[in-house]
Amino acid sequence: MPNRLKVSTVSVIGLGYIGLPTAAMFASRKVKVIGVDINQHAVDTINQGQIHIVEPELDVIVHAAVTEGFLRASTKPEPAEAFLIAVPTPFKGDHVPDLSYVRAAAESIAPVLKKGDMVILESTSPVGTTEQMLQWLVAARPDLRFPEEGALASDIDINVAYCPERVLPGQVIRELVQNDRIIGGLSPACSKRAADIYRVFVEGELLFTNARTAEMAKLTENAFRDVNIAFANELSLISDNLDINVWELIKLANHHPRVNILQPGCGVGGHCIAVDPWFIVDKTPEQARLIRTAREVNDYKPQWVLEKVRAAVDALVATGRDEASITVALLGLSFKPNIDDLRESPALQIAKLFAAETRTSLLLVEPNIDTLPTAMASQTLVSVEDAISQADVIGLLVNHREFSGIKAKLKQHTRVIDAVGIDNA
Ligand code: SAJ
Repeated sequence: MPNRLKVSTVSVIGLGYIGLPTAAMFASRKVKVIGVDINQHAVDTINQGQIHIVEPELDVIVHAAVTEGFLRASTKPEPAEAFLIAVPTPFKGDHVPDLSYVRAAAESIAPVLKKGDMVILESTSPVGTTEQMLQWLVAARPDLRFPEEGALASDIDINVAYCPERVLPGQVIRELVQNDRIIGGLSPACSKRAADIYRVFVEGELLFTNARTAEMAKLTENAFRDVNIAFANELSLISDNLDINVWELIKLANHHPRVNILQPGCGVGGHCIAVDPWFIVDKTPEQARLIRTAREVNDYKPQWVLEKVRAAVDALVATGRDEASITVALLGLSFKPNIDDLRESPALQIAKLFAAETRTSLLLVEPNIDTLPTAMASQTLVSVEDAISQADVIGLLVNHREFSGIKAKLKQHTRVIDAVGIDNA
């Protein structure tokens, strides 16, 4: 080993929002990293020292790592001491988890595994996935000894663990280093080896447990947030019915020393919080009643906001205005404030549904993008100032910091559907 690091070659399978920053962190600590992805464009981009995703600071780190020869990308797995799998775990129809990417990743690395290697699953996964992955590896490499009940650590050829990522998009680099990390080995020896590997760049605490608990811990964190947002969203529906300002209500309740309610919004988006709780519901449908209901409450919220926009337009039509003469502005399209990520965005969902049904002139505002996605290309993207000066009806869908300057104007406007609480901007 050329340095004091306890691993010299790492392979990261899946070079997306988690895999690429993780690969870059190892490479920045002078570990040789082979990044593997089936996307040829991603591989080519990285090998040119550039990145194909948006994440602050990542471009500089990847550029340095590639230039100095510590990071290289490939479409085919190559031998390494440790393999970290960070591939998507979406769900199929009816919220059933789709483990096909994990299976494909495990089976693709199996031929290059050798005695002494480690395989770590990082993808957010239903409980039992690491054990399932082990079975796929065992089937592909019957010549190697994998962790099993009662086996001596010295008899095991390949260590296996589950170590979830917990980073917040937009702060990935800092959180990868500073967050505490859960290490769920299939045996204590597996956990110890995984810890040696993460210590290369993790400064947070390493927390040891078994693989099943580690899998459930990741799901629990996101389900906790989903349930708490659902509570806030439900309060917004109740308050609307009772003619109470929900933002004032939450602010007051949060003065209690043991109450900390989150903020209602136009729905819960992104690739994690709206997905992961279903992995719990799928495994334990009888028990996970609150978690399922929270998902349903949050999934209903965009529909509710859309109905409010429709009702405001209908109220104007009832005064004799032709629908085609009415202008509606929707402010914010990304899945949460101050980012440019439109994927799985409830605000974008509202805009799409409204655009498909309305005869009004629709103005869309999203300060973090220059052009609308292809599916919305026929719609009009304008500045927030233009939107406010022209709109008869305004839907405030995302609390971007750019909107704080128009608070006063919004408050004067008579037809505003405020899904996020303008005073929070
Ligand atoms: N939201 C609300 N009200 C709130 C907070 C959030 O409506 O009070 C909405 C947001 O607008 C957004 C959605 O919830 O649509 C999710 O946003 P988020 O900021 O809560 O979370 P993500 O999806 O960006 O990242 C989460 C984080 N998990 C937790 O905070 C428990 C992150 O640490 C995880 O690593 C990430 O999921 C992941 O990859 O699993």
